[in-house]
Amino acid sequence: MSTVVSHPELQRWINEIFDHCEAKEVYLCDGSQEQFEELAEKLVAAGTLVRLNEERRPNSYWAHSDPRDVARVESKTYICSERQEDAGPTNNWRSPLEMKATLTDLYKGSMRGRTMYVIPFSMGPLGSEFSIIGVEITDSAYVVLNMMYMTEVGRTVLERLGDDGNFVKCLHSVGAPIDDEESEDVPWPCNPENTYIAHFPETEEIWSFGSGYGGNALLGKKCLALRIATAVARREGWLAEHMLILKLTDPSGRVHYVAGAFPSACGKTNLAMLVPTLKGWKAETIGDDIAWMRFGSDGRLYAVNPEKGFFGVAPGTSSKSNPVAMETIKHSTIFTNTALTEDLDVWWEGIEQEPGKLTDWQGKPWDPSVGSPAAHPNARFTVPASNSPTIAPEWQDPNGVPISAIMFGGRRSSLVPLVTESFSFDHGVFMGATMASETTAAAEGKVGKLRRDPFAMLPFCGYHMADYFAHWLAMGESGDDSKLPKIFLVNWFRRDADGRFLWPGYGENSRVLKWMIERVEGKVDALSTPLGLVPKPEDLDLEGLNLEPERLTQLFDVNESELIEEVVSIEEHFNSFGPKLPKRLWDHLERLRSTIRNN
Ligand code: GTP
Ligand code: SPV
Ligand code: MN
Repeated sequence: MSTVVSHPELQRWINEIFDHCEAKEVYLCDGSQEQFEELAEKLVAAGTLVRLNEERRPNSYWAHSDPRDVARVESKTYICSERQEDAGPTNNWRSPLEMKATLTDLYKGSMRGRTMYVIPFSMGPLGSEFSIIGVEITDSAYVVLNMMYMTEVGRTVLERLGDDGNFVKCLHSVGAPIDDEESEDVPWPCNPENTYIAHFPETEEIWSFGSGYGGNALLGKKCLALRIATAVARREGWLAEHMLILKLTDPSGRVHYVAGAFPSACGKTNLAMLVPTLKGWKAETIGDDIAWMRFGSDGRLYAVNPEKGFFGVAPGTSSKSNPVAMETIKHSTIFTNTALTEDLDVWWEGIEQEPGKLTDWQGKPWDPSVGSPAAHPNARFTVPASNSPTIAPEWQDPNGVPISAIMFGGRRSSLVPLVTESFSFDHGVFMGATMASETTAAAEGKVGKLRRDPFAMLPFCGYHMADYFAHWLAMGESGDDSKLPKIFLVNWFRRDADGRFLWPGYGENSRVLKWMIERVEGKVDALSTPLGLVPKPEDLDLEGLNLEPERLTQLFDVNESELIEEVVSIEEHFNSFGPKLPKRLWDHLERLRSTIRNN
């Protein structure tokens, strides 16, 4: 095989994979528009993509996946640290040796008949102290196009890497060789029986096999920027988090940046693109899924968004719920598993337009009488962040933006109030460590089941979760108390007895954000409750909302028997981590328990 790059170790690895996977040819991705178009055309010819109506949705494509390959597969995701105890009880584990043996067999000849794409990419602005370079080798052109929207790809990255720079090796194969030259390829090749998403945190490698879906295949995202990055961040003293980053400007022009961790499909993209209903407030996006944070020389915590695009949930997105997203995806967008209209545009449940006759996400004819959803609940759009009308001008600042407040939130139909401020940074870590949320369609498995999802990182922490809690506590300790972000627990998803959401959410969440900022600025007091500090009724700006006082009460009501159940459930959760669980977190649980006893 000819030389394609000047970096000797990268070239050696390319040769090794090319020989072992028996690919047909090598294709180096340079990040150019020409290559994007060439590959998009190839995918249209293969039936993987449908080009959308140029007038209604310029430069955009629709894909629908194999019905067995629609979400992240947590049951097949592994952290392969040398020692099992380093992966901890929340991760699947195999020894690196064993996993590599299994996968080496599977990769043997797995790219036969296919092109092997080499994608040099950067997570984080090139040249920033924050960034990490990766190279993904994949046999999927669909992955290449998505990576081009989600990350910085190509020549600029290779230049930065030089001839001896470090990079994370990210290997991906859909695991579907084409053995017979004559036979036609399927539109969405994958290998669900043999899917593995394996991470080797010590050697900083990712081996992914069998799936073409986002989080399993776009290896810069969850695999590198979270699972590998958490392990690196722990060693180096920073944080890699499943968080949105939002810029808020108050009516007097004062700017605050806030970050927020919510589990998959629990509102990060929506909050990151919020249109405040409060007069005079402005919101702009820095990032919608991942935040890398470290202390700056001024002692404040700075965050960058390591991504360059959004891979967002389509269903439920409308010009009412998220007008900014609707504007962002007007052109140059890849849609996966939405429905397709007769005039080649996209449709999903919750969009405002009437459906009419459609092709559903499985490629079958659909009309409302069919009964099942036309779009898969985890249908997604992939779009460059630069498409967004409200992306903040500083969104790629290599130094990041200083964070004033951090939110933790999940789907809790009961118990957890609309907003609670932590008593201290430590107590905020307790809030993060005990977060729970009802499961969504973003991962395989049942939807709507309550599970503990600490820091919204349950599927994404690359090491022992109790060590991760300790790392958060240590970060708090190393910071200057007066400069640490304030921490808040929020819940947009509380329901009334009839199952309706108590809080209108979306743009109205700006009312909660305003209170948080006023707390950060020391402008208002708060009321102390067993769970934390809550707004005094007069401090939550509800003007023009028409929220019945009864509903407001319910939004903050903490039922004692539910609280007792919660304490018991947190105790179980903590026990599952064994002796590694930091004592300070147990102390917070005991304090909470004592408030019940004292009543
Ligand atoms: P990932 O991309 O999977 O990490 O998810 P995300 O956290 O970015 O989720 P997203 O913003 O796409 O939210 C998905 C779901 O949450 C959709 O069904 C939204 O309609 C719903 N949602 C978002 N914000 C709110 C809110 O404030 N209130 C209510 N009730 N639902 C919301
Ligand atoms: C999530 O599931 O949290 C996502 C989508 O953001 S994926 O990239 O598939 O992980
Ligand atoms: Mn996510």
